Amino acid sequence: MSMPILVLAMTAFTPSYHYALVRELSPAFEESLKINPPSTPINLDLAIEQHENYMNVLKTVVQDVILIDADPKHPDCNFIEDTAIVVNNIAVISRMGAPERRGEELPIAEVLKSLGERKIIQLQEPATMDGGDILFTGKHLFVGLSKRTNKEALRQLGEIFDGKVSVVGIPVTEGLHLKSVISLFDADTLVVAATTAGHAIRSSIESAVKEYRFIEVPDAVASNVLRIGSTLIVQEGFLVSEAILQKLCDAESINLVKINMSELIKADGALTCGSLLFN
Ligand code: CIR
Repeated sequence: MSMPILVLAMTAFTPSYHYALVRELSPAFEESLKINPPSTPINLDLAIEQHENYMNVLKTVVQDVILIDADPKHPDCNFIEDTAIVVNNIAVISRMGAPERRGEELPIAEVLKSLGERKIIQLQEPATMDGGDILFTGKHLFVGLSKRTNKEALRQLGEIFDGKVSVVGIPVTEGLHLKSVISLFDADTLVVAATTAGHAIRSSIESAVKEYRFIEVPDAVASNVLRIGSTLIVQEGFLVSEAILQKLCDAESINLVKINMSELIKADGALTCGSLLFN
């Protein structure tokens, strides 16, 4: 009699997604929150064009791109990443760090409820969290402790993912979010800005866990990349960073796609912030 063979399949995390939720640009986008006033004002027509281009690129790499109407009362509503995180079939709805943005999450929670079986958990006051502070690598959920995301959010996330994912707090002392200076290339590789803020975050991660490879790029804006399947979407216009990312992609047969987001950057937008990606 033959013995049954037990095959234990370890499925490595691959950053590929079935769904992308995106949200139209608000007609009030020029009133969006900004850390610093931009040197030239936002060109709204160009911002709409760039945002549409971003959504069109997403359609080439994600099966279901779901467009949610803009909210004229919320100038920042296109930055949908901040409203929720979806990790391993659990959706956590943000209580956003900027009071002006609270309410953006409501229609997103409704759409998440309508899309299949998934646990939906609302973070509770006094927690505040923006999705831009959450970096999920498959093994770790890094939580940036920033002006927008607080220790109570870290505590609640620790409870929600207890026994499922390792939740690690990372201080963010400069800039808007954790992912303003670091993002995912693959389950073992993070792209990080070669800036004071980037180096501080890199050493916090390295002192907590040892297993990541870091690829440094000189431009903070360019450190926020969007990896989806075998495509890496990067910001156009940061030549040295782009060359580093191109080399990385070439070594791994990843297709690099550049997009120009100049007008979204003026509102502190990055590439990850324009979509909520999940399976
Ligand atoms: C804000 O200050 O909330 C927006 N103007 C920018 C949010 C960008 N979000 C992100 O990178 N996750």
